[in-house]
Amino acid sequence: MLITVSDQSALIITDVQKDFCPGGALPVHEGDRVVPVLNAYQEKFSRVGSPVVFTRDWHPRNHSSFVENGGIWPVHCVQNTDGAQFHPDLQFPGTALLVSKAADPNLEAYSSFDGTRLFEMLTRLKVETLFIGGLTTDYCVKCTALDGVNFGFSVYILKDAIQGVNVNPGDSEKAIEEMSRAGIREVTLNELA
Ligand code: VGL
Ligand code: ZN
Repeated sequence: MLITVSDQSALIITDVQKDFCPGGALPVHEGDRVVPVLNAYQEKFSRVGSPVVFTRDWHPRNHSSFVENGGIWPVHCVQNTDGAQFHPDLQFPGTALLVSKAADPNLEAYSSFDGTRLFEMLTRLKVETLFIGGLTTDYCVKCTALDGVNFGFSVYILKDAIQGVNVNPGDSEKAIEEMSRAGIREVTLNELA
C-alpha cells in the first residue's frame, strides 16, 4: 500500500553526524548506510514542499553523558567540532530546518523534542505526520518517535534508513518492538508516494 507524503508530513533526519558513522567517536555499525537512502527520501518531501528537519546531537565538552563526567558514552558530537558535522554526503538544502539537542551539560536528551523548539516548529507548520529516520534506532530515533506519539503526531519510522548503536545485542530489534507497541508504523522508500 502506498503512503502519500502531504504538506502535513515532515521528514525528521536524526543525528546523521560524523561521530555516529564509521571512523567517528561513537560509531554505529554501517551508520553511513542511511545517507543515500535519506537523500532519496528528501527528494520525495521536497517535491511536495514538505518540511525536512535535521537534528543534531550538540553536546558541550563537559556533558554529563560522557564517561569522564559519569555518563555511559565516549566523548562525541561536541559543539563546533568536526565529529559533530553532518555526514559530508548528506544533502542539506537551503530550506532545511535545524534542531540542536542535548546542549545542556546536565541533561541527557535523546529525544529531539527534549529541550528544543521542535514541537513549536512542527505545530506552526501544521504538521500532523512524522517520518523519522537516521541514527540511532535504539536511542534518538526511538525516543523522538515515542515523544512524537505522546505529542499527538502520527509517526512512521523509515525502516530502510535507520541504524542502531546496539550497546547490547538486539537493542535495535527491541526498540522497534517498543515503537510498534506504541502505534508507530514502519515504512520503506518504495512505499512512499
Ligand atoms: C545518541 C548515543 C548518545 C543518539 C546520542 O543520537 O541516538 N546516542 N548520544
Ligand atoms: Zn549524545
